Amino acid sequence: MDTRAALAVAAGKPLEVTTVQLEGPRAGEVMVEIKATGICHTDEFTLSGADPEGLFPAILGHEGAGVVVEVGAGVSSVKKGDHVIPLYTPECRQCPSCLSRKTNLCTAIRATQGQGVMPDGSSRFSIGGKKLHHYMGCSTFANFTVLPEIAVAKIREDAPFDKVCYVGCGVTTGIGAVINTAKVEPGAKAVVFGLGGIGLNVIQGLRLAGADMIIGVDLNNDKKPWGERFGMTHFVNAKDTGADLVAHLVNMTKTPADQIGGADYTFDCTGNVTVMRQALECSHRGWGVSVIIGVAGAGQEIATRPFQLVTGRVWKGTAFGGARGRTDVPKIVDWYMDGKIQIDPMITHTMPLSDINKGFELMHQGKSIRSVVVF
Ligand code: NAD
Ligand code: 022
Ligand code: ZN
Repeated sequence: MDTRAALAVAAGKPLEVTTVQLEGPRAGEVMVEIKATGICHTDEFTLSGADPEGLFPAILGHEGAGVVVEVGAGVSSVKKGDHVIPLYTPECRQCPSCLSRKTNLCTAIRATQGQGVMPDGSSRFSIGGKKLHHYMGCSTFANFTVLPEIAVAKIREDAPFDKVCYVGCGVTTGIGAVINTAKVEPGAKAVVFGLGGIGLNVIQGLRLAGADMIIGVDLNNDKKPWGERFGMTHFVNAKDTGADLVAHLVNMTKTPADQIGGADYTFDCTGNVTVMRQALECSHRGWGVSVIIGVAGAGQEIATRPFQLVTGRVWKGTAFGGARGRTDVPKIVDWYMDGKIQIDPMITHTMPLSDINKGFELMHQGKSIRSVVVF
């Protein structure tokens, strides 16, 4: 069949909105009509050519929501008409990683997903007979896409697609980092570096977890009201403190009873390796946990003195907020529908597919928190 899509023709070129061909689902696969998709940094990272693993031509996009329109042979967990969110981290519930209960990084289809093809090694997308690559196992910048059954989360039918698409990446990553990875407890003190689409979700995750002190750090004062809206209690502009940022943050967390100071939990939501070090070093001696969420550029390295770890600080990282997609994503959608978390104010722009390049431009200029394409 034909479907409208934004095609990434080559690195550094704008997306081309065009008609592509899509084959139906094979065994263990489902076809989904994408109703809405967010635009996230990784799409831009790949499109720019900075991603060494980026493949072209490809259909990008990994933050979608839609409806199952057809299922392949043997599919049993979803049926035609079900509302779903595609998962770039699938959940097979059978591989050693899923069975370990220690990680969300399912390995069932990992190799083929990275190669931009379906688990059987072939692509469902083509244009004029020429094969196109899938992207992060999702390819949500197309009105219809084909996904492995293990890479869709079934969600409730009253959830609005143009909002819950954001659960497909940003919301789950931020909230999951707090709940699954850091396991923040009530009364905790936390520092969040970078108040963008991920950092704001970390902040609302911290509020949900009952944190007492939520310090937001950014270079842009415009982010202060944004942070406050989701539960930030203190704001620090890193430009004002300069080299004293870590000492300043440690001081803020000191109490008469605790003159050591430092945050119980810190989160990097910038992807900047210097910030990652600051985040570790402003966490509390003896027990501070620092979680890296930001994805750094290719070849970047992190550094600290081993003393920082020897004295009990813990450096962690998280992918998709440690969430097991098919299990956890429907719950996060429920939290949104029950008013426990907010999504609507973070979606600052919506546009039709024909304007998708404007969404990339807004993200590039730092003018949006999230742009959503509505089909
Ligand atoms: P964003 O651009 O919306 O937000 C980044 C924020 O960081 C901005 O507000 C910017 O002003 C601020 N910032 C930049 N440099 C800073 C500095 N030196 N100190 C303090 N603040 C600084 O980006 P986003 O959508 O929130 O994504 C953040 C990161 O998370 C990206 O690297 C993205 O790739 C990554 N991410 C990771 C996962 C995962 O599973 N690990 C999932 C989604 C996104
Ligand atoms: C999503 N991300 C950033 C912005 N939006 C993002 C990028 C990469 C990962 C997670 C989220 C990530 C962390 C660890 C891995 N990935 C490796 C997982 C593994 O090896 O099992 C990652 C993922 C998917 C892909 C590449 C890297 C891909 O499909 N190409 C989850
Ligand atoms: Zn993303």
